[in-house]
Amino acid sequence: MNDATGQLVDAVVVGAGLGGIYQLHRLLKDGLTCRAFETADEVGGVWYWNRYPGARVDSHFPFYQYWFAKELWEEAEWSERFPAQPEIERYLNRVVEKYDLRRHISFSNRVTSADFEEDRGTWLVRTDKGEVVRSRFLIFNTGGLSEPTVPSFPGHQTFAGRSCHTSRWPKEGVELGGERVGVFGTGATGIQVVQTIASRVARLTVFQRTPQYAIAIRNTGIFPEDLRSMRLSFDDLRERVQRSRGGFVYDDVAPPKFDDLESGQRDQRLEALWNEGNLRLWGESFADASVNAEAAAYVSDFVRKKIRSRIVDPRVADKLIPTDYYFGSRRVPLENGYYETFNRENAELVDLRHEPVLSMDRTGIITAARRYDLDVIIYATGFDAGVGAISKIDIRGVGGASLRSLWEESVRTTVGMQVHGFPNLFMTMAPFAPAAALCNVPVCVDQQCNWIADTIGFVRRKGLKSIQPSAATEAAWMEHHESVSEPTLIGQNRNSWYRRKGPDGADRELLAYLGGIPAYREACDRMRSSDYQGFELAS
Ligand code: NA7
Repeated sequence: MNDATGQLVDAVVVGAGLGGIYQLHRLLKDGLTCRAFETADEVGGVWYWNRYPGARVDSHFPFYQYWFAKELWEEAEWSERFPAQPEIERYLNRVVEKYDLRRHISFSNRVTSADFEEDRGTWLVRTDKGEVVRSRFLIFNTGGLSEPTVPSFPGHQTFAGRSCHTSRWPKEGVELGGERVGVFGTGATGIQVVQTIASRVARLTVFQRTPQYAIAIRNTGIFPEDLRSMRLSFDDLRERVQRSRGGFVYDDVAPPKFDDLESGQRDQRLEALWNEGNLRLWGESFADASVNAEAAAYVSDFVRKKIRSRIVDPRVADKLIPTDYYFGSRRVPLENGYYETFNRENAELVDLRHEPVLSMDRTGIITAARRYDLDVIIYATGFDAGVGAISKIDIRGVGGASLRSLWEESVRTTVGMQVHGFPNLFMTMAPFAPAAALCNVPVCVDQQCNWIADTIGFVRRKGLKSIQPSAATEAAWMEHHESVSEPTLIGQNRNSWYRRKGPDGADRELLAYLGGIPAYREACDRMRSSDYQGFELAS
């Protein structure tokens, strides 16, 4: 069925990061012909792009790795409990070599448009290199946090120094030694940058919009005995992460409810979790911490005290300590010496809530209070989460409907993997799935890539032309999403990190699914085991 319009394949995979690599491998293993396209000149996705100083994963050993093959666990060599960017990038490259995937991937080749051809049930995919490929299935493994956002302050184009978003950090690095450096953004990324570069720059100015409850990371080396026990525990852990709420396994004892403990016991528990130095304090402080305001306030207070004890100047501490939202209702960053940075002579904190940026000029930033002369500006200002990378592509479904326009009005998906009106199109780490930093990504990616491959397998086995969720199925998923979000403190926080912002800065949809991995898995499994009841199957 090859024709003049382009090569015909079974599947086009967009993106060669953590998700795309496994998606491609799984589909090839299932016998499909595949092409993968990647904007970068190498594999890795976020682990290719985010090579800023201090870039490191905040999922602890051994949970941040692929779960689809025991052999990968048997061969993997990790050197740190929280591996740094180069180690994860090398790991992903090794996986690509091992399964001989590179020859299926076109690099420096960005997908720009995709049109659904209703008569054939295929997608016509175009790239910026001028390639045209016709594909039965189209899968966007473009990542939930991949399309950077950079503020455009008045006059920003006149700045004569160097500026760079953390996720577009050049391979050759940026010379920071002896420079006056400004950092915008104090999320997980900004915190890693700030604590890493403070000692090597002449002057560090951190422009903070929202203070963070960051918790201590306890990074240690990984020893041969850790690797041995990791290898022995693969089967057991794989089974248990699938039942876990966030993609980590701690112990078998469920967290107690806040009211079941006396005050002393509560503190003892929080102290123990604090000392673990991972994200457990966020996920497992008290069973009801995500819905019980009293419990959340208690944990917030605990973390505030920890932060305050590390900052010498109480006025700086006041700026650094959050007071207007609960611990855990935004993404919790891990830190290593971040707060102590502000005890340094060469570091200063600018509270943008009190002195907003008015403009930029050749030599720096002008706020409502004063000017800051800078040589380098680092933007750690985050991403157009969930929708950015997909919306950048001109995707036209049934009747030529534009996915971008649809989502501009209101984002919706079915289990975060399909959209009504866009048959045979799939996505991972997209809205309304347990993605967007609420799940240990390799665990969620594994489940999503498998569901997508199984669904494609079903369509092929049944000799169908296409599959898409019905409008009613999509509406039911969106309703379910709302109903599990509403009782939670994240759901009630109108200014939540998990909410999409409109072009006017107004808060829009809550993009992350808050029902936990087990409920999500169950919903997906039910669809599969019912032979996709509630889906429109065209033959
Ligand atoms: P985040 O968590 O989205 O953080 C972005 C930061 O940038 C955050 O502090 C923002 O403040 C700040 N920001 C955004 N726009 C501006 C402007 N215009 N001015 C000043 N400050 C601004 O992204 P990260 O890269 O840190 O983390 C992403 C994920 O990577 C993380 O969850 C981990 O999974 C790894 P705000 O809070 O919006 O007021």
